[in-house]
Amino acid sequence: MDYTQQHPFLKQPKKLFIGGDWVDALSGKTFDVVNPSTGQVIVQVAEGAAADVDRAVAAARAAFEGPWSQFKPFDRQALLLKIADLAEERFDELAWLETLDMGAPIARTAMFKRFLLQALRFYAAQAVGIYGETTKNSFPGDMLSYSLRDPIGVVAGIIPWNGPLISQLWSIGPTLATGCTLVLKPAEDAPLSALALAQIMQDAGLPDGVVNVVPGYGHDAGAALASHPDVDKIAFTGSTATGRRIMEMAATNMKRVSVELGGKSADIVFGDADLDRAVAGAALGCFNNTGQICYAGSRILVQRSIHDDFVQRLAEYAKTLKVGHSIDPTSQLGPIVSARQLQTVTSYIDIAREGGAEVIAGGTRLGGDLAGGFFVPPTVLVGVSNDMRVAREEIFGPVASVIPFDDAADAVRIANDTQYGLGGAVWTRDLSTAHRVVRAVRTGMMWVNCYGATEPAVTSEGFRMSGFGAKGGRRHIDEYLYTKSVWLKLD
Ligand code: TXE
Repeated sequence: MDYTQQHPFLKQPKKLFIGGDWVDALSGKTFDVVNPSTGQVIVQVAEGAAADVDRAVAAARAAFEGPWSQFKPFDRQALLLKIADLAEERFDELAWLETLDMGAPIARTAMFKRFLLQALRFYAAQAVGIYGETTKNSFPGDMLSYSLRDPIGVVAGIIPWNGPLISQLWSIGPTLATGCTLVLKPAEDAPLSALALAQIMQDAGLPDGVVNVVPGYGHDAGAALASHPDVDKIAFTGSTATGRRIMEMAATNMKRVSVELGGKSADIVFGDADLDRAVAGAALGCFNNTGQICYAGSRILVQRSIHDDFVQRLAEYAKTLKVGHSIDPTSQLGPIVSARQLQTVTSYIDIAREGGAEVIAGGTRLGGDLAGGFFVPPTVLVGVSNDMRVAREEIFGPVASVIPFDDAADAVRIANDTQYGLGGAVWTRDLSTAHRVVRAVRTGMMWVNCYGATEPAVTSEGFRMSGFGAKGGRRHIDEYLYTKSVWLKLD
């Protein structure tokens, strides 16, 4: 079934969005976007590079200093609300495109509607809630002091492919709320929903240059943005290795940086947990989005007393999850995003086997009518110790490493024995155990008797090699503002 070519959006040439115009790359080059369910090219997209980044940054700077600076807080709020209304009307197109290029099942992308609209409306509320402070100071004489909170300027948003529809909002929302401007670089594997949202924003009245979208490769367009002398801040989501490079490049002009990076989160299941809920919750906490979530609970720590029963049930549950073409409404898990990521994931499964782990569910690429795509079924590894590579490195695929523990102290020790600190959960009926473990695990998000709940109004922040910078909630806005103190001599 060639459903891809039927969509009107895909029949238009896919260009860069710079200064309110849809333009070709200066080089004239394009790159292929591939449907990971079939391995076939969906469409070509203009390939932005350093020269295009220069144009986009210039457009963002001109907008920041020009008409956009005249937008009052309630004007920015009205714009965000208008974008939300249009995105609500046209949401099906956004979900469809994300499903095509990223490979998330349509049943999953359809669920993003609530989050997307909440995010736009949450940031709309923040636009009219930016306050400075006044304090009584102790300076001799009669002096008034207060602070102003001003937008930082031109922001570079560099986002990954594992959920661009949502991750672009983490920079678009605060940019528009605060009065900054943005150059967004979607990942080369999944740029379509960003281009479609740019069109929606333009139709909603986005002034030219306030948000620019430059798809392109990381080493080229991405690096040009990260090192650009006229960019004031970078909001990056992606791998820890690239995050480190971004920080080095950002240092050239002391850009502000927020980085959300990889993870190896521990999902801790105690012997007294409601096992039906814990099995399903831990499975989806790891396998959702085919394991391509930064806070996935990819280390499942299970108390020794229930270990054998739990892993048997986990393997059975994993086998019930329907893996299929992303456009099939009954699919629960889609493909891995690209041939390159497929190779990474399967090689980690081989490494686990060679290290002595046992594969009790999944483990090999799927064939049959899925042979053309990049499909790996949910895979459960047992006999894993926390020092094995599969327990230490982010796999970013549907692979759960089950590790036994003795008691709460042991669980906390294993959970914290990682370079990362992004997500994590605890399953227990004992409230004290839950609170103690939540407090002791050094990570940015913890769930109790559930996994993966998030909302734009709630702040979280990575830890250690998972990065830093508040995301969501009111503190997110601070990342896009700087504080100026003002002193007035009154006498
Ligand atoms: O990530 P990259 P990749 C992890 C996950 C995955 C691994 C590799 O473990 O297996 O990273 O994925 C842009 N300068 N995560 O290679 O390279 C790139 O174009 C500036 C976790 O796709 O980090 C894309 O837009 N930008 C993660 C973005 O960075 C550069 C999500 C992410 O790509 C660049 C994705 C450079 N030199 C992967 N090189 C999460 N935390 O959710 C690349 N980019």
